[in-house]
Amino acid sequence: MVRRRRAWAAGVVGISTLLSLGAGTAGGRGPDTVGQWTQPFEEGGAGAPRCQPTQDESAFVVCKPAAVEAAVLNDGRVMYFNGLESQENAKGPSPVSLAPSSRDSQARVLDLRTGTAQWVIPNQARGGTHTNPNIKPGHRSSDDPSGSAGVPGRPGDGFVGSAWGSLGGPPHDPTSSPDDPAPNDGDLFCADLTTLPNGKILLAGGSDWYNDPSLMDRNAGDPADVGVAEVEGLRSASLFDPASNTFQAAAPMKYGRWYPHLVAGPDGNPTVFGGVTRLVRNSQLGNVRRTETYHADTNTWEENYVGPASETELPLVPRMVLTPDGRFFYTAVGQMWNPLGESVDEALTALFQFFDPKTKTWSLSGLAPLGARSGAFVVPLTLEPPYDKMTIVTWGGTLGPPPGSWLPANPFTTLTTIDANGNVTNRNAGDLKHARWYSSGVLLPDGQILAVGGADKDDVVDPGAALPVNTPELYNPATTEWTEVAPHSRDRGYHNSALLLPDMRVLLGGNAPLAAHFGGSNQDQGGPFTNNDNDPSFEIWSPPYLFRGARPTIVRAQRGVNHSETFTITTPDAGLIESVLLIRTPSPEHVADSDQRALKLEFTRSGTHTLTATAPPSGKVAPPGSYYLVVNKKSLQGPIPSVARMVDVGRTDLSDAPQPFPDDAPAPSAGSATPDEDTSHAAAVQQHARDITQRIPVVAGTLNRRWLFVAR
Ligand SMILES: [Cu+2]
Repeated sequence: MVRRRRAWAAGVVGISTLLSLGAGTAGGRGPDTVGQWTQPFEEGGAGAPRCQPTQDESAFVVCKPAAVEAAVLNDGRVMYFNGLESQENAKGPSPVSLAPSSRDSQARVLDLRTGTAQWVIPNQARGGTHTNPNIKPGHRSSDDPSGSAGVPGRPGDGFVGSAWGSLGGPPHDPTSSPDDPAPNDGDLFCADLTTLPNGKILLAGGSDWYNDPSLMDRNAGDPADVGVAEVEGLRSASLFDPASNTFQAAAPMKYGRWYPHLVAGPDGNPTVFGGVTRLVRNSQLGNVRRTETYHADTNTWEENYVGPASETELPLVPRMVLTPDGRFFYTAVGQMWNPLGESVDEALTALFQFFDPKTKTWSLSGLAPLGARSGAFVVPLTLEPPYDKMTIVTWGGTLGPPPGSWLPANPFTTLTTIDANGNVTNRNAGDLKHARWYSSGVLLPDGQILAVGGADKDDVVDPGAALPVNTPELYNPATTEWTEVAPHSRDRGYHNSALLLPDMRVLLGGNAPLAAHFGGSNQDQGGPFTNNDNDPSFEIWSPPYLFRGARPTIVRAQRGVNHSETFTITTPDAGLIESVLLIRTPSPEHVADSDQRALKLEFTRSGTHTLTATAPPSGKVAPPGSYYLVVNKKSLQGPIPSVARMVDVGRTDLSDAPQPFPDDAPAPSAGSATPDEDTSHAAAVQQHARDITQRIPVVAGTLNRRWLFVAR
């Protein structure tokens, strides 16, 4: 059945690939209108099997990691890491076997600077010392039933803990992380990541996997896994140093956070919002209610608490944006599903909310036009001088808090404008051509926005049931309409990622779905459904602006510019430059990248080869950190961007700004990717054969297959 579907799907992929690549057109429109995708490529290429058995005692298969989360480093490379690592090895239905089969996610650094992709394995391939500090040595899940049940918790851990604390009740450790033997206590999966002003990447939160209760655990040498899955939010934080390709431990947060969100503040220090301490048996009736700010200079977290007004309910991965008045704006978008942990005050998630870092308090700002949205994408339009207002574009997702979020994806686009006084106004824009849940979004240097990837429904409700949306769309802020562009080859559903490279192309990767129908190991569903295997491949899109003629070049710019600083850009194209931009380096997580922003700068032509530009006035509109400096050349078809120079905003540095990518080079490529077929299923079969030869009982595995059979 799988094989038959694959033949059919291969035919479809073949045709769309031909349209987008072979003939250079899609729907009769050329790359100057719809752009152009490279072929998929991956670590090791098609010659290296996607999954291979290991020789260690786990006897697991190890697969190439997918780019579930990623960040562009200040040297132009891309650090990324996997999610749902090792699910290929699950032996039974997900509720029993997902946690014990999970492993800490593998990380990679992708280097596209030479035009040929190269991969570096960080010094700690699985994220290093990110292990959950909540683990109690020697402790088993059954030792502390009330801790295991998560009640009553500490104030701030969730609704219950805060309510109990306000009544004067003594706090109880909300979690009871068992000292389970599996190497999955520090999984970066579901951490958020952002770039610090010093160029290091901060990662906060993540996953500790265990069964609770755990009656049998194959990791402990038992013949099968018997228990019920739990995933706990890590308190851990880490720093990734691009200079040494090394992860190092940072101070842990006070609160364990799974699916939190980090946003850089006006001083460049990130604040962490939301997340949940325990996902599955979340007896807190809600998510973490307090925020914490990381101070990079002292490696400390500051708990932002002055009283009850410092707490609120936010969904998982709450989409927050720093607005020009210096406050953090909650856009009424997140991942609105907490299995068994729907919050009692989840109505709040449909309201716009502001968090003021000065007063450390929340204020409500009215109902969002469509209420709460789950798995929508949020990005502000390019900011323009005098930077006194911001318009945020929100599209797609599903509507309503749980269980409304389990409805099909919607095509709706809303524009929300926040002015310098914090006034919020809304209007509608044109609908997406394809309703999409979990699409990524990339703000481009011409001011347009790419919506890419996703699926027609929220398939976390029933993994494997979604249909992929493989035709991306461009949003034009001048017309407020979307138009289709060239389709990509691979399904990019749950856990895709997309980001703007320093050469102004778009890197698309990821796809790391849950096992079909929670059946255990990945099992592709056949038919038209989204690929249900992790996909380690990437595709690169050259936007239409790269087909409009020669690109302008930046011959020199300074490495660091302070706020309001006037600085010189040397370019032979000075007479043709129509705009100068700073674009913050991207760091997407779970189709959210709150730090994504672009700013047009004031500039004058100060000579035939020089421009004089003025940096944005404050960290409220341009938080200190790493940015792309780009100039756009005028053309009849529209702007043509240069390749970026890497510039630090917030400090003066007169040395040369590096340019990681060459001028006007062809799209980087690296050949090939393993075919889009059910390779993890093949790996599972391989594993099954190994188990039989090793006489390991496969009770749970048999159960899994029976269960799947019934489900089908
Ligand atoms: Cu996820």
